[in-house]
Amino acid sequence: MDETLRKVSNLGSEKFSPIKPTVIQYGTAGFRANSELLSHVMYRMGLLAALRSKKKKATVAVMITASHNPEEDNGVKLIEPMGEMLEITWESFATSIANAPDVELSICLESIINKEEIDFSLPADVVFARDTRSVDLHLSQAMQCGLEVMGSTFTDFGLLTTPQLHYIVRCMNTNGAYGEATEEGYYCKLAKAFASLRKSVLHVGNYDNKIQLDAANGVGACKMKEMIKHLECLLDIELHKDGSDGRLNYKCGADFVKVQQTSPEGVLLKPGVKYASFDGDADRIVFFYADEDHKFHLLDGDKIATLVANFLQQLITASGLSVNMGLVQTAYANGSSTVYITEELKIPAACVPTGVKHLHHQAQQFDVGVYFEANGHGTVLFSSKASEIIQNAVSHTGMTDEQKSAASKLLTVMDLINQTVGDAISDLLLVEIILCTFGWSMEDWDKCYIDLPNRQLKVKVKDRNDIQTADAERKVVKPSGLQEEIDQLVSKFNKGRSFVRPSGTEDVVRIYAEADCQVNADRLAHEVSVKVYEIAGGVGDKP
Ligand code: 16G
Ligand code: ZN
Repeated sequence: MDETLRKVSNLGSEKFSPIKPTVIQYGTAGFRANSELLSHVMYRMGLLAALRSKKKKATVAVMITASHNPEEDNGVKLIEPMGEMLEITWESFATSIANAPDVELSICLESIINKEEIDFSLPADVVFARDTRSVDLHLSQAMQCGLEVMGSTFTDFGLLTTPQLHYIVRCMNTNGAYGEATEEGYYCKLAKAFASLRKSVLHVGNYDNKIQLDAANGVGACKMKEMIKHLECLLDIELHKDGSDGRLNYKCGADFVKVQQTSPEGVLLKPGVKYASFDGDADRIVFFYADEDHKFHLLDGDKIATLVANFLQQLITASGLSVNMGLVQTAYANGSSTVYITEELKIPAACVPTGVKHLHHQAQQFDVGVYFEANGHGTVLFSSKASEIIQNAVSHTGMTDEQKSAASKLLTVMDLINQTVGDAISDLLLVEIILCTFGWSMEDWDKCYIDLPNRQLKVKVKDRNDIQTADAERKVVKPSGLQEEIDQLVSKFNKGRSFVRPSGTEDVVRIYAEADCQVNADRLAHEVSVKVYEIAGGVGDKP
């Protein structure tokens, strides 16, 4: 071990020394920063991934991406053996390793080894992939050097969407029970489930299989092209923002469409046509369309969550199986969606802090847990108990044909869903199946409930960590007095609601507000941002 740690230190200071002494934090979804600052972080994440693999005695994964951030940023995150986000205690190890001075790198590694009682003599195995950012290759080579110096075996999967890598690592650690551990295996599993479900629908009503897809000029474009080849022409997808002419995430993609509440630049909305946008690494999706008056309508993660929960609930009821279902949201969920879920669908809804790891964890508390962030990131988890009940039902003699048919559909739906993490491609296919089954157009889907108008803003402050929140980010507990001010402002608006939280990916405080009309939502968001600026030490121009 000593010999390896010496090599780790030498290589680190020779080739991967930090360019400047900035502090970098393993945030909501890993490290994200300007690419130029990341070589040493990548090298060190290679080291940490090898340790994590030794600790878990399993293959782990490393994804190089900065998701919806601008092209010049990059990022890296570690993925657990079952495709989940890195365990929270290891996030602080990642932060300490990334920030250790060169001379303390081996001491830092050694302290993790001791704290976690890792048997250093065990083998390590890591799979990795990257999105389409131009410097990804260079950064993935730095990460690979970290793996090599630790003596870890590894497989470089090249370009993948983030959810594809999550899928692959889970397949590897379940001996193929989850699917074949290749990119081709991913397409085949999803496409087979899709075709089977699609062909079982005989009357499609108002459903139309045409989609105009904005791929954010990211990796989702080339991977969707591959998926299309497997879909037997059951969907008619026209790709926009496929990376051939345009910058990644620039005025396009799911984040742009959701936050700006408008269509991607250059994509002209035709009334009645269905549109969807992926983000840069294809783990988020939102839908949108224009009505006859050319008014833009967004169908975001909340609308997807309610559609999926409605569909699954119908199948569960039809199958007569006793499995419970719950839906997990964050404070960003539109107030109308929560009312619809709890009062119309009568499904229990939980609220957790922002970030997939929190939603995923909470969804595991249900037999069937649907989770979605309003920004379009989400999936469905089936507990092992639920999977077993559904599997047994298909061949159970005491059930009616209708019950069996519903159970068998549920089983196929489980194959269509990437249960490791939110997946834009898988979610797109799932939404299509549901719309087709219900015979719904975009307008039909949109009608389920009407979103309360809302607005998101951001404010720069001296130190965003001075803002502390509680109650799933719905209340500010520090600085004192700010929550009282927000309550005061909210009380002035009909259906008003607002909260603020420090971003986990950008150096800003985020503000969310909703109210009965757009003018009021805008006013509330603006007034709250002024209070944040005044009380929490705003910098730059006052909002
Ligand atoms: C990351 C999270 C996403 C969250 C977003 C919030 C994952 C995989 N991704 O993209 O879930 O909504 O951060 O960003 O966890 P913010 O903290 O800057 O608002
Ligand atoms: Zn993403």
